[in-house]
Amino acid sequence: MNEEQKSLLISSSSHFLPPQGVRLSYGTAGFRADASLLSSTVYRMGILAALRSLKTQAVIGLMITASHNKISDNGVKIADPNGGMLSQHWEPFADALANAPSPQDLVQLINDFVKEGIPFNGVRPAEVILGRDTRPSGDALLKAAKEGIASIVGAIATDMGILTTPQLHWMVRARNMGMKASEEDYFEQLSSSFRCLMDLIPSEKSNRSGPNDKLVVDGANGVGGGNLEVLLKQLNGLSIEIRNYGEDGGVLNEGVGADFVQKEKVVPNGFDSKDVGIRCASLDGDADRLVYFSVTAESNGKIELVDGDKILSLFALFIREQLIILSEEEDAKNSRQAHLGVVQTAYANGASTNYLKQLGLEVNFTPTGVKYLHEKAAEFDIGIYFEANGHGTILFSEDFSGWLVAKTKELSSKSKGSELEKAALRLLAVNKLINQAVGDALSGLLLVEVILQHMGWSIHRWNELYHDLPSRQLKVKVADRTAVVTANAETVVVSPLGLQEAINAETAKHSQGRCFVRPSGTEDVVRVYAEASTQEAADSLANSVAKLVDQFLGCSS
Ligand code: 16G
Ligand code: MG
Repeated sequence: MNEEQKSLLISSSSHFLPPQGVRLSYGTAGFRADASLLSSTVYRMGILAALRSLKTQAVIGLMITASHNKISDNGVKIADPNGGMLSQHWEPFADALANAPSPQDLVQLINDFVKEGIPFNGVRPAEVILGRDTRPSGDALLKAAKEGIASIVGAIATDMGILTTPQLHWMVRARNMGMKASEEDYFEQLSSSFRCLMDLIPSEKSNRSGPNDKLVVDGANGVGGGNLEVLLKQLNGLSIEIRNYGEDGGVLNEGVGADFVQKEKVVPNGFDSKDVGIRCASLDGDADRLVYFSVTAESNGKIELVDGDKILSLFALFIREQLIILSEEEDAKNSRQAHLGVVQTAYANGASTNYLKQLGLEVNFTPTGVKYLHEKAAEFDIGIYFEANGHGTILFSEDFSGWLVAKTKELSSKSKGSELEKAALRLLAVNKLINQAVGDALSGLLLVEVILQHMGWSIHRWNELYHDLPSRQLKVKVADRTAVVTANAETVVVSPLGLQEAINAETAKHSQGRCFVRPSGTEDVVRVYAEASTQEAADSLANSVAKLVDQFLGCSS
């Protein structure tokens, strides 16, 4: 690092001193905290993004969002060149950068880090594209990020404005693949692949139109509602009503959104008994999560939740159906046995895992957090991953995508209009529709809608695929959540000693009991998940285990 660079960093960073007495860490999905604490962190992540761009000689993304957190929070996360999460190798550097106490310490840290091979005079300058969600604090934080980027000599920052998190990830991936990467291009890719899938629906199965066929979407008062509306203008054949845009006085994520609906299992604001039976969906604040639900006839706002596990099951069924058609190709020489895998976390309802296994699918488990699921899903020709909370997508390997393109070309001359060709075209369209960088509520929603039409299914028929086991989630405030260390995709506690045995003893008391605890990656709590054959049993198991956690770790003051 030359003197010009050092002095630029010293002078620029002196405007962004870290908050006193707060230690921030790059958690499951970047930094998140009260927005008033974040300007120095976001500034420093601007620096990190520029350095990462120099290191990879590719475009990097920086997104300002705190997803489903309350409106006064904000956060920042980095998208790597492939559109995925920042490489885990860089997380310790992100932590150290965020917490360096003075400009001098910051420069020292960067100087030591860049010695490990960051090409300051590389072929191309650093380039970072930025996006933010609709939070009021976003604008000032975006400026801080730009200052951070500008403190690396020659770095270019491109502000893409207010976006969903998945849009930014998509753009980073597209830019680095040399593809068109504007917001219009994103909408065009989604709408054209959606139309293609609609055109391939077998006519006898289509349940299109009819008054009960409208979808009502809860936009969480975030960025997703408006964007979905833009998308809808480019689509025909979809009747969607959007509520909770955020423009009618509603507060971001307050009593609305996918996180609220999935955890509380009640209707979001703006929905009531008038909506009984209608197919409804909920996005989270930055539109990377999606759940469906329908309002039940009971008067207390109860819903039937159709969560990420059921979305995964629907996608798996559809993909599997197309693969079966392809594998039945007469000319067996040209057929290719695609390796399809699904990835879940311990939060997946046990009934969903059983269902997927009964379909003959390979089910894998990883710890919570998109970065783990995504990495695992990328090992397959087609890897489908979902968290129960509604974050997930379908990944197609490069090799399999290439094979699909060649196959569709071959079939279009050899057997145009055949079921075989249609199956290949459907898979290709899914590959284009579903975000390959990260889970995306908008592309996920379009895929759910077209698959339901393809199957001729109502939300109720879909929900009947299997019956969720009753479950309960609780959180326990503890003095130090890092005292809980887990293994086997968070299903076993290895520390503190004795806690797992105590959990096992409680779990054994309940029929179909399953229970695990894990430290949250986004909040200062330990989470408890319990499942059992009745709701009372799941509640009782969760409560007993929460008490155990409290006993083993001690309550915080
Ligand atoms: C973040 C993660 C999500 C995970 C959740 C768990 C991403 C993009 N998001 O929202 O995948 O389910 O954290 O939160 O990775 P917890 O650790 O507080 O339970
Ligand atoms: Mg989110």
